[in-house]
Amino acid sequence: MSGLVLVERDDPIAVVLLNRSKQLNALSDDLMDALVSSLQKLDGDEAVRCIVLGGSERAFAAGADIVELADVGPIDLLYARRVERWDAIRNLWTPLVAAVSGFCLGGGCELAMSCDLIVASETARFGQPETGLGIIPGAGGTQRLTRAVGKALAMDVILSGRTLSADEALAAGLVARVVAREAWLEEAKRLARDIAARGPVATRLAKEGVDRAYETTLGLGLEYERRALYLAFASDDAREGLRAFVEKRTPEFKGR
Ligand code: CO8
Repeated sequence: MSGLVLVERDDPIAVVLLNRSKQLNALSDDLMDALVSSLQKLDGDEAVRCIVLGGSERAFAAGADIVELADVGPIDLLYARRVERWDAIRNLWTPLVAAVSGFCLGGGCELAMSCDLIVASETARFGQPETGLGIIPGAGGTQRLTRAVGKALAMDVILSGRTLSADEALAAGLVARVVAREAWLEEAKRLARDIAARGPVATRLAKEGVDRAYETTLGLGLEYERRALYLAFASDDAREGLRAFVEKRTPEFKGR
């Protein structure tokens, strides 16, 4: 690895930490490349059932690297397919928990929102300050923030540059849990272990189902859910999970 991301395996979970702390984990091209390739590698490994993505205590990430952006032109961005690279995160199949402490701004907030759920330290600050730089949130901010918190608050955050505290983000539906300052990573790992202990096939199907809710009509979403349910029933894990309950024992899921 380049050192820009740190990967720690503790099967069945893995922890990936952004490691450019002097620049508050500003998402340079090299950092994004290292991140995407680390995540894709873990995603291809069946032994990894949940991934935690974090930064440092001071910053999850303070956005795209402004020094790099200052010299880049639109055609450079287009040819390099810089924003398209982010789709790789959305396409991961392994559940991804963002562990957010401190600044979570611009592309950093968009990265956290690309994860399946966010655990936030009480120190977290969420914001989309791009219009103050003369650009706009371009890696999903206008879409994902609006879907998460609704139009009124999304407009406020994106147009005025206001940041949201962890508690505001919790109340608005942007984050799943708020935890004490010192527990930001441990609590995210604990949650990841809870996720990883459940049926792996079912977990992935359920994650896809929730994602569908944002992309389709209710009718098509319900149809998807029904088919996914039947598929879950076809798994060995479903037999194991249901029998284990009846036999009053802990299930041993194999991910099959
Ligand atoms: N890019 C590059 N360097 C950064 C960034 C950044 N986004 N954020 C902080 N840094 C650097 C600072 O320049 C400083 O470096 P140095 O020590 O060499 O001067 C170091 O990190 C520490 O930062 P500060 O001294 O500024 O720390 P403060 O505690 O005073 O302030 C803030 C912290 C408030 C977070 C402040 O650093 C800040 O405002 N940062 C910029 C936040 C921002 O505007 N983010 C949005 C960036 S644009 C974006 O994300 C667009 C995404 C679109 C998709 C991209 C597709 C390619």
